[in-house]
Amino acid sequence: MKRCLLDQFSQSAGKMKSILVAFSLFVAGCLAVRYDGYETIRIEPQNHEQRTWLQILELSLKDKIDVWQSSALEGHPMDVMVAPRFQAELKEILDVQQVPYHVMIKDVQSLVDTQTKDVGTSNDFDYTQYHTYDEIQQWVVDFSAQYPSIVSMYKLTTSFEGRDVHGIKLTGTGGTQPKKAIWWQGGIHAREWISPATVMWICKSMAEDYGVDPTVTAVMDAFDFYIIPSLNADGYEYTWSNDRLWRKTRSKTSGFCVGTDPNRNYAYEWGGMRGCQYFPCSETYRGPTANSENIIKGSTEFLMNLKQSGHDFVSFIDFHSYSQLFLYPWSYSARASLPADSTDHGVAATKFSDGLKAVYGTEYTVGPSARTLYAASGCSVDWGYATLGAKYSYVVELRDTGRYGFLLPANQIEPSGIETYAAVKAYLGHMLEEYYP
Ligand code: 0X9
Ligand code: ZN
Repeated sequence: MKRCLLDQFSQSAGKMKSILVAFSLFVAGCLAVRYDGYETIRIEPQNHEQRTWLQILELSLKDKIDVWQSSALEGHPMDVMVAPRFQAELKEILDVQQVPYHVMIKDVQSLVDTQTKDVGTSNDFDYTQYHTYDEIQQWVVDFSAQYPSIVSMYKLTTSFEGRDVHGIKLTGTGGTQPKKAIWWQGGIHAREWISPATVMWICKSMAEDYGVDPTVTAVMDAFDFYIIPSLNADGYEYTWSNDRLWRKTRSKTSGFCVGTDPNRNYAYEWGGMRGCQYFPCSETYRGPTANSENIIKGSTEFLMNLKQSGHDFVSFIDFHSYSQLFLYPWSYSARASLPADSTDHGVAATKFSDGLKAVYGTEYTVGPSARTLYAASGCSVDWGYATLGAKYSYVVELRDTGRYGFLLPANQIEPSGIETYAAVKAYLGHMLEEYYP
C-alpha cells in the first residue's frame, strides 16, 4: 500500500515535471526570436578582388546579414544568415558581381525546431541529446557522484546574471604528484551547442575507460584534467529561452546592446583591431576592457591561481563549432612570426586530426589560427599559450562544415563525441611521450 502510494506520488511528480517543462517550453516559445524563412547562404569568392569586395559588403550589410563564418583566406567560403526580406537583394548583388553562392539552409526556424526534445523524467543523463544549462550543472553534480574516486567538482566562477559555473577535475588514482595539468573548456560561444555536448561525451568516455583502456589509464594517471562543459552560462541559457543563435555573453556594458564576445575578451593582445570590434552591438565586441566578462575574469584567475600554486599546465583546448579545424597560436596576427613551439603544435595537431579521421573519415584542417582562418585578438588560444604557459594550446572547431552549422542535429552528438574522443586520445598520446617518456 505504502509502495503503491509512493509510486503514485512519483508518477504524478513525473507528470507535474513534464507539464512544467511543456509550459516553460511554451512560454519560451512565445518569447523566442523566430527565424521563419531565414536562409543561410554560402558565398564563394573566386579571387582576391571578389574577396575584398565581399569584406566591404559585409560591413555595409551588417544590419541585414548575420555572418556565421567569415571568409578572410583563399579558398574559404563565407556563410551568412539572411532574413527573407533581404534575400532577393543580396542574391541580386551577388549575381551582378558574379560571385557564386548557394543556399545551405532553406528555413533556419525548421532546424531550430528539431534541436530540442523533452528528455523525459529518466534519471539517466542522455548523452545523445542537447541539454539546458541547469541540466548540465546537474550533470556535473551527478557525474562526480558517479565516479567519486576519479572525478570531483568545483565552482569556477559566477556569471554576470548570477549563475554558478561549475567544472570537474578528472584524474586517475595512480601516478606521482605533482601531475602536469590540462584545461579544456566548452561552450564559450552560446550557440555552439555541439561543444558542451562533445565535452561531456569525452568526460564520460574517459571515466568509463579508466582502468580498461591502457592509454586512457596512463593519461589519467599522468595528468590532472580540469574541464568546464559550459563556460558561457548566461549566453547558453539565453539560446534555450530566447534566441537559439545568440553567440555572446549577456553582460550589459553599454546603454544599448547586450553582450560581449568572450573569445575577444582575454587579456593577451586584447584590443587589437583584427577580427574584433569596439562597437558594443557587434557579434565580435571585445568588451570595454580585457576581462570585463565575469566568465573570462573568473576562469583566468582560477587558472592563474592554480599556476601560482605550482600547477604546470601543458594543454589548453577551447571547444567551438563549426568548420572542422584544429588551430594553434597565433590567433591575433597572421604576420607575427610563429612561436618557437609551432612545429610541435603542428605535430600534435596532426595526431589529433589523424586520430579523428580514422573513426568515420571526417576531415579536419590543422594550422596556425590566424593564417588558417582569420586573425582575431583577445582570443583564448593565445592567452592559454602565452599567459598560462600551456605549450599545447588549441582552439577546435567541431562539426560540421556548414550543412547545418550551429544547428547540428542531435543525432550527430554521438559520432562527434566518438571521433573527437579518438582525436584527443591520439593528442594525449603525444603529450604522454613528451612529458612522461
Ligand atoms: O571567431 C572565433 O572566436 C572562433 N570561431 S567561431 O566561429 N567559433 O566563433 C575562431 C577563433 C580562432 N581564432 C582565430 N581564427 N583567430
Ligand atoms: Zn565559437
